Amino acid sequence: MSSFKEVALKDSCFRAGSTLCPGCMESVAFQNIGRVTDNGVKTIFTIGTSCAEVSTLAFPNVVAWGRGDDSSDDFGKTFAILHNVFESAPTLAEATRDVADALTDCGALDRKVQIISTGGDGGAFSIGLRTLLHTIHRRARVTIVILVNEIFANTGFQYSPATMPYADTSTTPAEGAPGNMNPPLDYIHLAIAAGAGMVAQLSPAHGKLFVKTVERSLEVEGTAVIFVPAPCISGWKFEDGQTVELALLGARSGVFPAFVWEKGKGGSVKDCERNASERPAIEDFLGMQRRFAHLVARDKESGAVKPRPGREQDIENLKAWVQGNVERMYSLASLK
Ligand SMILES: Cc1ncc(C[n+]2csc(CCOP(=O)(O)OP(=O)(O)O)c2C)c(N)n1
Ligand code: SF4
Repeated sequence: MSSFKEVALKDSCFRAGSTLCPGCMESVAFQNIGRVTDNGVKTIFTIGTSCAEVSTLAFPNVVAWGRGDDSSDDFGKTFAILHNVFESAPTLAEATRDVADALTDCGALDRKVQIISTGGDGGAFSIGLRTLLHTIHRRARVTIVILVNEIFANTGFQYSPATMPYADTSTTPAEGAPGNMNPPLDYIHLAIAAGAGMVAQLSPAHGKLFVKTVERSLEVEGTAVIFVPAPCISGWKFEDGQTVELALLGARSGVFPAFVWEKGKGGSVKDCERNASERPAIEDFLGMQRRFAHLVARDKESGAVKPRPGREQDIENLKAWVQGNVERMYSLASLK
């Protein structure tokens, strides 16, 4: 494995023309994945339609994510991107793996190939859940990265099966209604139960661990799945420059704890205490985002984030959900 410094100095693969919002966590994830895969091994990405896909493929800057422009014949340096419909990136990755393996078996390919599928949580957990679970179940030797911004962002910020309780989205409005009332799908447990070789929940806010985990995912047996909590500046409505702070607060307060698990070895929850009193207050996480402005407000004098009058019980419900979430992650960590 490379040192963090070595990886940090590699090519992030971003080129002029990306139209991702400034501060988008999807772009930070892509940059880190770009660097990790700059390891001399041919990389093939299958990218399902999502913000990261449409914004790196906008006319006239047709490719705003790529590598190897000075040495296009260098097989290990360049990478290929197979763009596809938003629900099928894992299946296409699996098919690509099969073709690469078949070419290797018949002697037509004598170099290693690493295959990574990326997409959003909307595509992965709604229309694409079947393809995701079957690829994992067939133990395809690919890495699947799901960018979890908890919404269908590029089509208008609709609810997704990963949206957290009470969030205001365009299809679960908070005006005259409570916001989203569906608890999120337990996608981490689903991935483990489907037979994944590795499952992680981690954002680039945990820099070294994120890089190490993506590197490791390229080596494990079976399918590796990395769920990347991805604060979305336009959908979560937070201030410019707070992406990493918000991702860390979300992880540490128990909303999406950092988690790394491997089949046969078990896993661990990282940087998130089991005991609620030792974690940052959930109010602080909510108070940074206008998607929760119906629930909390910042007291002008003390600066503390407090429930809005009449929303105290909703905050208690949310705290109970967060504690359940943390307990669930600790139990999943003990599975082998
Ligand atoms: C079969 C099909 N239905 C609908 C669409 C339109 N569509 C494109 S991307 C997208 C939502 C993507 O949401 P998500 O996967 O969460 O990615 P994000 O935009 O949040 O990055 C939808 C509905 C499509 N491309 N294909
Ligand atoms: S809408 Fe959200 S996920 Fe999409 S590019 Fe902007 S910040 Fe990123």
